[in-house]
Amino acid sequence: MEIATVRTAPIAGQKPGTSGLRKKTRVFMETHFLENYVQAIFDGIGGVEGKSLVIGGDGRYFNDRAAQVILRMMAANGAARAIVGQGALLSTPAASHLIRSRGTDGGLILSASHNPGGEDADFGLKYNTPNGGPAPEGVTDRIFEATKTISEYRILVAQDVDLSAIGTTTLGSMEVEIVDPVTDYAALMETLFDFGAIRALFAGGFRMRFDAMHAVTGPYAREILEGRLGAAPGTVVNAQPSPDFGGGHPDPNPIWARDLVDVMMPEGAPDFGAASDGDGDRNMILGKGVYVTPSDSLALLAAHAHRAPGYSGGLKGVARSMPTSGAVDRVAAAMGMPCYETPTGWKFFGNLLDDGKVTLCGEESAGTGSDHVREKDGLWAVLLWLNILADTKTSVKDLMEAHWRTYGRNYYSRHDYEDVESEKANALYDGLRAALPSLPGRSFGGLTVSSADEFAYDDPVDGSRSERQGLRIGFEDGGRVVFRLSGTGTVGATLRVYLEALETDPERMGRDPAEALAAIAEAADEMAGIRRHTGREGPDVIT
Ligand code: G16
Repeated sequence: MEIATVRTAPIAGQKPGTSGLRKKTRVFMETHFLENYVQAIFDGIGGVEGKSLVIGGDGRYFNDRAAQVILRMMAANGAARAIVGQGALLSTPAASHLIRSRGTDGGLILSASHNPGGEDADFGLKYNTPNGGPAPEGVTDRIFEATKTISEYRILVAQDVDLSAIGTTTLGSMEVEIVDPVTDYAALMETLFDFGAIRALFAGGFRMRFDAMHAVTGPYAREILEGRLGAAPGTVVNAQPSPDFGGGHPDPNPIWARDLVDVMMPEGAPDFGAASDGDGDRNMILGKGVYVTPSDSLALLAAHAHRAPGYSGGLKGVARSMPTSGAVDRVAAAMGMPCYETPTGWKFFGNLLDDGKVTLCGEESAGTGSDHVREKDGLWAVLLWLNILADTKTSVKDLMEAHWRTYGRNYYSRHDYEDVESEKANALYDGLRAALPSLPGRSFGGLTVSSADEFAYDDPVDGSRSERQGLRIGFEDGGRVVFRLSGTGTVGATLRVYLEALETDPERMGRDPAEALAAIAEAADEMAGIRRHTGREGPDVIT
């Protein structure tokens, strides 16, 4: 088969963000855009000759076409083997597991995660390293450098590979193994959780609703929850992945998964509700009449993980991203285990997990995971919750209330200002950064600032330093506000404002979070001039 060497030139804007390269789908479809980036990945990792890679994505628009291009480019670049999810589908955690279990040289995941899909929406591509995790900054820097000097790419002139049937075929001299996307992942889950106990829970009449949001987790949730655990048929809704996620926004939070919240709040609601995102790595947890914030979920899971067989020996330590609330820190302190604070981005957990420093990690952005893979894992979090509910025979609401009484409650909320003009967002952010040294001792909205800094992270394993990772301001009463600009958006800038207030008085733990955080929200606006800079009266999304 003929290998074409195609002349090309660098394309601006191919810098990977928080999690790979995310752009408008139409941008990815422009001439040479995808091919340049794929070749830059190959060049950035020292070539793929003789190597094997896992390939799969969340099924969004262009997933199938992009997978075929990647396979032809792998073959032309001398790769030995591609392991591809049937139909080019793989959830992000399932891809991470395959990379690890099959010992490949990494993988390419086609996804823009929770961003909407479709020709006019978003697409993304990221490289995961042989440990199964997102490439760390050292690697993405090399990939970005390669995008700036590229002059040609190699691609096989060939027909599409039929990815619809499981089995092994060839493309040029490369082997292509097409695997069932669910089987290996489901088997891994069976090793971690007490499926018998969860089955008994469902057999006893426990009712659940899982919203797959028309995204990749549908087939996984159907097989595991309804198939292997005996949840009632229809427990998993919106289970069929579609290229535009049913026209929705596959982000499992109270705004975009409103339907699920509406089902879970009234009398007579199911006992447990959950949702996951486009590529299956995020999760949302609800009980009858209660929404559990991702930060609280991480803390609860850390406190109870030992109830699941995979974690019965206890946890080595925990980690959370900096903007995530300190709820898990309080559990770690009480249980005498280390707790690490990392920048936003799952890639920062990789070294801690590989080095055996932590077992569990999580982020405020609805991501929770453990050392079973090197990605956050939506369904895994749901199964750990189910295992805990089966073991404690307690409701979600009672579990959370007991948790707060034991450890205190970290009221928490994130305010997002989306699609802000970049100059305005930068003016706000840079202005606040410049003011940081002058903030301690000053009062805003009646709250006095006790600390103010820009977060930087020194990786305790490889010594690498990551600077400029968010502005954090602490108040004398234990509250905190963090400002960050998102690294996953595709248009303009998204300003994220993370609000947190600690409550240790049991009498005041049942408040409305918006009320408990009102003073901090006011202080945040006053110190950063959010309304003044953005011209917005309030956030677009509150989670
Ligand atoms: C990605 C990263 C997460 C991060 C999130 C939000 O999640 O993997 O670590 O917390 O983006 O990042 P940002 O605040 O920069 O938008 P996902 O689910 O999109 O892959």
